[in-house]
Amino acid sequence: MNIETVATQPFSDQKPGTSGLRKRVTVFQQPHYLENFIQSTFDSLENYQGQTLVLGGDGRYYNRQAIQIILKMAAANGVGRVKVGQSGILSTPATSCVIRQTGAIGGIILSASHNPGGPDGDFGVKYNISNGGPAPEKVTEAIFAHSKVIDHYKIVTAPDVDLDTLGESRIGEMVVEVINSVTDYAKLMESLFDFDLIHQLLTGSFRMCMDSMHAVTGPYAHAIFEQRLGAPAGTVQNGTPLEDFGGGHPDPNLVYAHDLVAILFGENAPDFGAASDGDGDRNMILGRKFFVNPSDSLAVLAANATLVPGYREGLTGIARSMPTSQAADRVAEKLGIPCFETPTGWKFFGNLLDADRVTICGEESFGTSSNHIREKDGLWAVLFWLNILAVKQQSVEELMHDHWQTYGRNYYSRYDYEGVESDRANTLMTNLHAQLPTLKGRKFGVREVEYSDDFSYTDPIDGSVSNNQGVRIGFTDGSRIVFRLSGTGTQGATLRVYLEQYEADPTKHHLDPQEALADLIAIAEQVAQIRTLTGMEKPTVIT
Ligand code: VG1
Ligand code: CO
Repeated sequence: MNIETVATQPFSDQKPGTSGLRKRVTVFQQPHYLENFIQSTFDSLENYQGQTLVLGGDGRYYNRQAIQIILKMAAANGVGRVKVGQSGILSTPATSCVIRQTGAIGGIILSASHNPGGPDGDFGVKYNISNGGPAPEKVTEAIFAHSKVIDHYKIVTAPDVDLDTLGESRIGEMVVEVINSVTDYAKLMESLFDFDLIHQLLTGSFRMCMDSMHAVTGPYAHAIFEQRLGAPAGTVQNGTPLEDFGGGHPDPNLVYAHDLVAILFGENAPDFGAASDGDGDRNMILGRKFFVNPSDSLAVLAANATLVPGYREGLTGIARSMPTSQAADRVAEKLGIPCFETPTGWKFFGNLLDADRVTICGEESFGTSSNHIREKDGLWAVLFWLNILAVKQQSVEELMHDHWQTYGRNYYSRYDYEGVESDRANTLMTNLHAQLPTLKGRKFGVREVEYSDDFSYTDPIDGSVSNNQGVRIGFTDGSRIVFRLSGTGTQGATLRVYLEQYEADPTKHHLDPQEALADLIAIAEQVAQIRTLTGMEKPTVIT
């Protein structure tokens, strides 16, 4: 085996964010850039020599080139075997599934998730540990530390591996095993859900539409919904992964999944619509002319979990990220189980899941999943919804209204201001921090501030502390405003403003959230001076 040791110099910007290292493709294409990060990742691991690693990505531009480089570096660094998804395709949840099922030491996922792709788009690299979940901060900090002092990396000189043919080949001593991207994941789904019942639903009068947004879930959705569950051909749209996602933004929200929204809010709309993101870990659920807020979706799945075979025994607990609405807390309370509040990012759920303190987790950003893997899981959420609807024989809207009737409604909205100049966004957050000590007791109309802080989290399992996870302003009536800067963007800053208000009265459950939250929105503007400081009249995305 011809191992080359290549001299290199550190890049100063290889600090992983909320979910891996994300940069423009052109940044990753600089000589040594990807190599430095991969070597830093290996350098931060112990005892990986001879072990198995899982590798794949969402099929975006630069996926294949990056896989070839990583395979040759893995061989040079002594990895024993790499399981790589056919044609380089593995969704984030499928990667987590394969890591767990094969007892791999970890995995590398090539994706910038919901960020656009193509030569001028974004690329990303994420390292997952042996439980199948995103590396915790301890690991990402170690990778970053190595990236700041790296002076060489190791790579094998070898021809490229055929990624399209299933089976094994070798680079030096290392085995490269090209695996079917879908099989293991589809089996896992079949073990959790009542496929016969969902089959009946999808072959009857119920109509669904699944939008894979030209991203990674296409092959999974075709195999599961159309081939296995009998949904008519054409149920899955935009089902072929494209390197540039067809020029779109593979983010399943009301703005970027507009094609699906138009269908579900149009004439003769189907009963159910769903979309997923670039790497397949997010989901958006729609009913006929009805949008399900992701925070509500988490609460509904938790409340109805025992209707689904994989969760028949009940849940040990629920976890949600801090900005996610407290709808799930009300379900947990009723079920008599704990509800944990973690910082934003799936990596914070890993310890709770490993310790079996929680069964289901979710984030307001269209992410839900359970202890079946250690990532959020888009198609899992879709199947969960279908299983519940098949049992209850209700429409999405009826189910949601029943839920609010029982638990009350947490009106919720998120405002994203994308592409804000970093200096302006930092000023806004600094100003907010400066006000934190003075807000308590202050009145805004009928509302009075009960607390204001910057969220800190102490992991209940390993005691690690994560500070500065978002500014919270809570009012005495239970409503909240949260401000955070995104940790996944690649250009300037993205400000996220999260608004929440609880309504117990069923006669007031039919409002448009924007109406119900109007005065909170005005308070957010008053406190943070968003328009002036961002220079933007309105958010780029409202959820
Ligand atoms: C966003 C979401 C967060 C999610 C993260 C990764 O992070 O808010 O909830 O876990 O994306 O999702 P941020 O820092 O931009 O707010 V994905 O689908 O990009 O892996
Ligand atoms: Co994603």
